[in-house]
Amino acid sequence: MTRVSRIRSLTAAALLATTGLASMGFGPSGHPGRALAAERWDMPVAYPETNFHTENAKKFAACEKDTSKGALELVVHSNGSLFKGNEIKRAVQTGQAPIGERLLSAHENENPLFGFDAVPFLASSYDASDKLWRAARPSLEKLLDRQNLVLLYSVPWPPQGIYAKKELKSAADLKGLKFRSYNAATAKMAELMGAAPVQIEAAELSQALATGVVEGFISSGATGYDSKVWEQLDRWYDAQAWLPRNYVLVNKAAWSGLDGTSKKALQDCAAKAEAEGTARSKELADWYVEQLKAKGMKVEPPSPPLKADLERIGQTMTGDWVAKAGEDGKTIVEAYKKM
Ligand code: PCA
Repeated sequence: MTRVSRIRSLTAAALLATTGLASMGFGPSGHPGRALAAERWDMPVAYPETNFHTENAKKFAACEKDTSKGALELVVHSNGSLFKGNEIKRAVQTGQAPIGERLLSAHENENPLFGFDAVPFLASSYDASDKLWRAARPSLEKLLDRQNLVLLYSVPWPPQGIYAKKELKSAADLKGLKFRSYNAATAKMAELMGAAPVQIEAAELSQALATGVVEGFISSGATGYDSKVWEQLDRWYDAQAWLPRNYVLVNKAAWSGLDGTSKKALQDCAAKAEAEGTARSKELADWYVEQLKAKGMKVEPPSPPLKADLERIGQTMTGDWVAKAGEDGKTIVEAYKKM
């Protein structure tokens, strides 16, 4: 602790003692029930308050507070409220936020390696996604380390399918449609299907659907459910294209500044959050689909012609990715195929 911050916390403690607020459980931020924590980290995340990733992040935060005995407290800010989804990584890299959660493949434009989990049909089940993650993690940790970031944990979204208003007999039925994208892969897919990609954050998706800015998209049952997609769209084609991942990242300097107990607690809670979050994603995958059906949506596998189109598009995208991702990409795919 520096001299100035020691004086500051002494002053805060003295102030609380004299006003009697401390005994009422009011910390320096004025929230009831929060004891004086040695360190308090804001944790911006991109997805809604009730989304399973956000709920998992909150459990992770509770675990950290418990395990570090209050030495480090994480405060989760959902739905892009502190930093918008597409600002979170930069905020953590530059130290504006010490920790955050974001969609990994949203950074594919920065480096193709970030897109390993959005290569169509490379890994379309939870088991395969687990293996691919184990194969990719070492290369990814190195890449993040070069970017001033420490990787804590990652949890997959449920499998990706196509939302549409009308029946899709083949990809041709998506021609000219305004198709929402959330990363480079989904934009490329839209283009290859002849649709017009529009990049939109999950936090703005309901609005974009309601105003007609978006007429179709590819995503999980989770995001369809979170966005009340049944208010505008009628169908979900269970394409099982890939299971994209969210990941939790920490600013390296913030990490290095932590005491040993808080660091160890973060690592232990991260391992727990990865296991529990993944189990929850798997458990909820079917539940989301049931909810879409209960709201009157038609849920089906893609028809044979649509499937053939998606496979053809998938092959083009896989070829492009392998070429772009070079040696690192090759290492990941080879390690994955051996598992
Ligand atoms: N939901 C996020 C990313 C993948 C997913 O299933 C989204 O649509 O933005």
